[in-house]
Amino acid sequence: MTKVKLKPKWVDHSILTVDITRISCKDQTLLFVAAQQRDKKGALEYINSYKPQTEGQQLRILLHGPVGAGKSSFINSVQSVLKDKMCTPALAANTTQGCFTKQYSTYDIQKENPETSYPFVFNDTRGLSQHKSGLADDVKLALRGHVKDGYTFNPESKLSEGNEFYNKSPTVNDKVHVLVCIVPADTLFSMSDETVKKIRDIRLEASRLGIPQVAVLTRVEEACPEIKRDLKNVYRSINLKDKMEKFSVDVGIPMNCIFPVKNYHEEIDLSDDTDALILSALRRIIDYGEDFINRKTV
Ligand SMILES: Nc1nc2c(ncn2[C@@H]2O[C@H](COP(=O)(O)OP(=O)(O)OP(=O)(O)O)[C@@H](O)[C@H]2O)c(=O)[nH]1
Ligand SMILES: [Mg+2]
Repeated sequence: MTKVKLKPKWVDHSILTVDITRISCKDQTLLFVAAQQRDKKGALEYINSYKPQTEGQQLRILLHGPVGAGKSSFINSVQSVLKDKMCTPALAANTTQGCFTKQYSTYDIQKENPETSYPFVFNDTRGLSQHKSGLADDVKLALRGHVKDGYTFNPESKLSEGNEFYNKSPTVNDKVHVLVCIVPADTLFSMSDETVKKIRDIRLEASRLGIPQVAVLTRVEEACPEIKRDLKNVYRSINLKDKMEKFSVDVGIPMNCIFPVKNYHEEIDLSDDTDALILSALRRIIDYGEDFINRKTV
């Protein structure tokens, strides 16, 4: 009898031991789906009950990455999954051409009770373009909490201390606790050297500050036909794994800190497969941020 252990990456604490010689392909898929649903439930419970150890602490998650990578769509996707309905608080582009987000904006997510929000917020930034240098410097300033909400990025020059949007004395809550690099899987190999260098520079600055860094790989279904056919193939795709490994080497983010997702971008209804990937990424982002806060306060 051939026994295998099925441990999809998104099944966290559950290893399913099954006799694969006795079950059909259809049943294997059903098993996989059951494990995935259980994990989605676990991740949702974890995120819904998450409370920073420090009273009054808010976890600030800063998103950066190339133009059109899906930064705003990721914020919308997280909000959609947590609210269990399609949401678009962060305006996303309807094409991948040109840069859409121009302001530094903070997004919090309300819980069922409109009086309460999740104890984490997302900061959306303008996409890093190939030629302009100001943006990467602004993201570095944002890491230290120096950029106020509503600042309009100027790609030609960085935010100066005299500007009304420069926060001279950032509080612990203004500072960033997790840096998330959003990159598109389908055009990963064609990203310019300048953009890769900017991503690496921002990551190095975060490292100097001790801020944890993760990457979210979007548009995975556009990167591989097998994934487009079935999103469950995301962890079986050699093609995607190759892309993740190259990106990991290029920017220095370890493989276990790179999370593939498909954002909600044109769908009308939510899907368990899409939710599972988004929740898995969010859960890890929260974990890394919480570890950082606790390390800082001991
Ligand atoms: N197929 C697919 N399209 C996506 C995905 N995520 C985002 N998009 C699309 O990609 C385009 C850009 O998405 P945005 O979320 O606006 O990207 P952004 O990084 O915020 O872009 P800027 O603000 O211009 O830097 C939009 O047309 C989205 O609908 C994804 O996972 N899959
Ligand atoms: Mg945007």
